[in-house]
Amino acid sequence: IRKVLKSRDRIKSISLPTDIVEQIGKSKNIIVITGAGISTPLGIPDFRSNKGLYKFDLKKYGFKRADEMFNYAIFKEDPAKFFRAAHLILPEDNRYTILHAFLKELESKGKLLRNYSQNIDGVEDNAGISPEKIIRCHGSFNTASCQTPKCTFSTDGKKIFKLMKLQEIPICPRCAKKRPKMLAKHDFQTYGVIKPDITFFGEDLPTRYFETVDDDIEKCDLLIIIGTSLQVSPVNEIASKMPHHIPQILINKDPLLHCDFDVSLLGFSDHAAMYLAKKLKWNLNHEDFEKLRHRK
Ligand code: CNA
Repeated sequence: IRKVLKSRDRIKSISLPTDIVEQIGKSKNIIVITGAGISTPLGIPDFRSNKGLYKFDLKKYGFKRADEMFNYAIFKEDPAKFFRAAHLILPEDNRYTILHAFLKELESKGKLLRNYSQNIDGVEDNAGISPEKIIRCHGSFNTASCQTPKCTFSTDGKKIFKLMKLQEIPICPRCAKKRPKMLAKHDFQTYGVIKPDITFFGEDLPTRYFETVDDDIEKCDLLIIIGTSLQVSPVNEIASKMPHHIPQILINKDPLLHCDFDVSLLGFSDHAAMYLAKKLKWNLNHEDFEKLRHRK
């Protein structure tokens, strides 16, 4: 972990790692914004870092550029493309990182106001973080719904993982019979297609985000941003909407030059979680925590 001090003029009180520890120790309403970087240790690629999905060549799946994979207009034209590539980002069952365990510990200590997660992998659940503490800003693979207008069929997202791993399109049992006719007659490609409830570019964010964000900003006494490039709005606006006296800490592999934080801890999120937990004298519920806790 490399510490970068980039103290904003307005905050002088938080500038050293010991201050971060003290700040976490005394805060009671912490908002944590998380991104794809916290799940890369589980083998799920992020988008924009050097090994991210945006560096993959997705032409063999039918995409000219990798970001087209999550474009809703392209999905509606030909959902098969997405389902050919979806296996690349599917989470595996029950695993979570040391950082996820750290978030759970923040909750257990009564400090976590909310985790605004941009992640769609649902890994927070594996660490036991309570659903009311998480805003899944871009939805998740946890559930999946039929795309036929007025069809209300929805299912546990894990039930379609097997088909997605086989690169097949999951079809709604209620709409299956009519689908061939609709495809032939109306060129309606998403008729009966079950889509994971993840938010594509061009889709609205889940309403719960808008229901909680303003109140949470008002209550927040510390903002921690972890494993995200903060490129996607409106989540990246949370930091700029925060009142100036609220400290902001970044934990990320790469520096974010378009934003200003009180302290940036540059490095891997799991290393930062280990460092902070040790300094706070917290035990984390993760199999690797015990193994690594005595290392420097
Ligand atoms: P991003 O734009 O790819 O940024 C990820 C950031 O994480 C980069 O700045 C990296 O430097 C940093 N990073 C990577 N690995 C680590 C690590 N081990 N420790 C610390 N930092 C690390 O991803 P964002 O989350 O900012 O972008 C938002 C998109 C990504 C959302 O719409 C998500 O749905 C989407 N996404 C989610 C997942 C997932 O759920 N796991 C995977 C890929 C993409």
